[in-house]
Amino acid sequence: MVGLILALDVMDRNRAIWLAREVSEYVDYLKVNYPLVLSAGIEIIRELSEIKPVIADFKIADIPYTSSLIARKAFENSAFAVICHGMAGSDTLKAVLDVSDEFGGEVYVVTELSSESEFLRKFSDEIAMLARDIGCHGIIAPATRAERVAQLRKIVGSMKILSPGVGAQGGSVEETIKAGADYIIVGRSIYTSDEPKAVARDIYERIKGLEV
Ligand code: O7M
Repeated sequence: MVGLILALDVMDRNRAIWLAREVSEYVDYLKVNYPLVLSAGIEIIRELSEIKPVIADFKIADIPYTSSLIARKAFENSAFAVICHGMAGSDTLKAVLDVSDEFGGEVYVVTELSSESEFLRKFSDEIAMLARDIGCHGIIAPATRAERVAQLRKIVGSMKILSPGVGAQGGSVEETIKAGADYIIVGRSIYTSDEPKAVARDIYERIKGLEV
């Protein structure tokens, strides 16, 4: 299964809802990050969940207790999954996993960022091993470096790989899927377009065309 995730980094509730509806037939999940939640409130997760399952991208990276509170807030508002920074370590990931289990949710772990990420890159293989060994559901791997997606795929086996960095950040849909990503995360290429639906359809068709 390969698919598309819309990164809804817009600052306006109505625009977010409109965009989600507009592209819903081409996306598997909606990813909500701080720009939207800080603008529209946490309830936006619940509202968007009625359109498609929502991944709460809070990049949780705190001590276990605080991290579990953040995760709980996301799941209580109907999030399907939360994203955690693997650099926070095993105790934090376990605390977030425990909360996700209560809700039947999923946890995805950032290995290294699609940007420079010069510090995380030194440990991203180890972060992926940790995410795998403690039972997280997926990892985030950079579409800006397809060779890293391929290497991380070898480490995580059949876990989900979600890859941001296509389009605005220069990554390629085709190279990222061929390297082993399951889902491509796309934001600006879709939501800044005059025709978000057409762009989403195009990316969706390219992804599906590569499905093995
Ligand atoms: O397509 P863009 O560049 O407009 O948006 C990419 C989205 O993916 C945006 O929401 C970023 O916060 C997110 N992202 C990255 O761009 N790079 C990363 O390494 C990790 C993420 C991410 O989603 O982490 C969970």
